[in-house]
Amino acid sequence: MSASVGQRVSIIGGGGNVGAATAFALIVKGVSAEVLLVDVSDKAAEGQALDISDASFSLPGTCRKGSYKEAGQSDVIIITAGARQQPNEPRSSLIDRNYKVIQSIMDSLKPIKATAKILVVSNPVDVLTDIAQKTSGLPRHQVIGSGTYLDSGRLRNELSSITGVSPRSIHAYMLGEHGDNQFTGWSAANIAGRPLLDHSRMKGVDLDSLYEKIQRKAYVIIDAKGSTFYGIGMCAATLTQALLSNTSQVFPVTNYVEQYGCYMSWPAAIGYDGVEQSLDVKLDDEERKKLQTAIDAIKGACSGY
Ligand code: 6V0
Repeated sequence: MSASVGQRVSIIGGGGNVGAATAFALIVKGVSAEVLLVDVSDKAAEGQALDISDASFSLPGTCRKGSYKEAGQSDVIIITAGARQQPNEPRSSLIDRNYKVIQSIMDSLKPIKATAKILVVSNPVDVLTDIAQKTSGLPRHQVIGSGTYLDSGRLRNELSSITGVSPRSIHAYMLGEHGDNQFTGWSAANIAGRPLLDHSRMKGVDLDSLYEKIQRKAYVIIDAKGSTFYGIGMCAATLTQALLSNTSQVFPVTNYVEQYGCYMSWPAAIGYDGVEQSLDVKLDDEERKKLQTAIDAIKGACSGY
């Protein structure tokens, strides 16, 4: 049965793990939208859509297989298509394969609805978001990527178990690049406005080991079960919800930051128009150097395409 709901979200790559986890999260969160799954494997999209529709009967959203033509006219278009990392493979090595995937998807989606927002999840997400914006023809503020939202969630979970404060009340971000050049924005991290590193339970914590644990988490999951999808699926669904509403909530997403002249993982307020504003983040000299390394890596990768 098709939905009588007003908003439409399409997931390109919806036959895969991340696409299906995102669709499932959208349905379970109660987002009142028609979710369409599109995939180069029609059978995979059909199977995932049928399975997810079994979960939707008591909820406001619906899910079905869709076409590129329908997807191009959606309110939010999520891109989860493409190759994924193999054990111990860095995200950056996916670029050559996924560049072509993004290009062909954008061609297939055209004409794209003028008010559509594109949310890129495929890796390397910061570089692919730049490519998606250029090939879609949409304005920069309407094309974002999932950035370091997942990594920041991992950070907040770890900090929660140390401090005993809910991750929802911890303001801390992984910044720069969703990849090996990301860094922790300790200077801006706080709980209730007090610097996070001043919290009594943070004394003696080895920050390098903590960073390493967060950084390695995706590799540990991939080594154990082949791929990661529940966490990123929930992140993509939460960002989609924000793009369908006008809450202006701040997330560390891939967005074009004028000050640095590139797409990068950086806090931005997002809403129905896409990126409403990129935020200024307090950094110390060391963090500024790490930011520059991340920016150089992203700009270097983008210049090859
Ligand atoms: P998967 O389960 O192999 O799914 C990929 C899907 O894409 C498959 O169903 C393919 O058939 C489909 N596909 C490939 N080419 C095309 C095309 N041209 N058009 C339409 N569909 C196509 O991979 P998985 O879902 O695990 O990962 C998908 C992407 O998400 C990868 O690039 C991952 O690296 C990336 N991730 C990004 C994360 C993030 O934090 N940004 C986190 C996890 C995974």
